[in-house]
Amino acid sequence: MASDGSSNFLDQFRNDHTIHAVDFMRCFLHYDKDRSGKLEKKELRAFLKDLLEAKGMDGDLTPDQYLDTLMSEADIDKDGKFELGELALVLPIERNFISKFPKTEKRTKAEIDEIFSHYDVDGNGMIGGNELLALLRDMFEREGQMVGADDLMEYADLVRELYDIKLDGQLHKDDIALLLRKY
Ligand SMILES: [Ca+2]
Ligand SMILES: [Ca+2]
Ligand SMILES: [Ca+2]
Repeated sequence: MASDGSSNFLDQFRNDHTIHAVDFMRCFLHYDKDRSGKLEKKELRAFLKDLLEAKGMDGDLTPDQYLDTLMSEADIDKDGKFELGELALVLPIERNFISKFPKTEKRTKAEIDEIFSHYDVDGNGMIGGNELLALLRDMFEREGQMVGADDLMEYADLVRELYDIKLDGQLHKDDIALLLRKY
């Protein structure tokens, strides 16, 4: 995998019909260079350049015209920046994985196993970093709440304080079972 900065970040998803929720978080944070929780103009330009290259598009419009089109389609609150929910309109993010499970007071072990393994993309038996952000994002989205990346990060810190019993910054399956218990 090239990591010299000159490669196209989006190339890794070129053949994906849908982007995994964890990869989607990784995408957002890749372009949110200043960690403001939003993609501002300069960051959007870098995203757009990669997007057009990855799609094999070029030529017809100037980069600024593409940017205008992108904004008119997806900048819902018209603030000239992209929030997480707005980027989700542009990239083919997978269907919310959690939404396929009914709401319940008590999740079965099988359900927790299935949810856990979906978000534990690196398979290390723990959910941390972007995996946790993606899980939380999907939990909020299922409740109809579009949470920004900055709020998600704060919330992830809170969840770690409450549920990270082993205090290693990662949530183990027991922790996730607690988190999902009343959800
Ligand atoms: Ca930013
Ligand atoms: Ca916006
Ligand atoms: Ca993991």
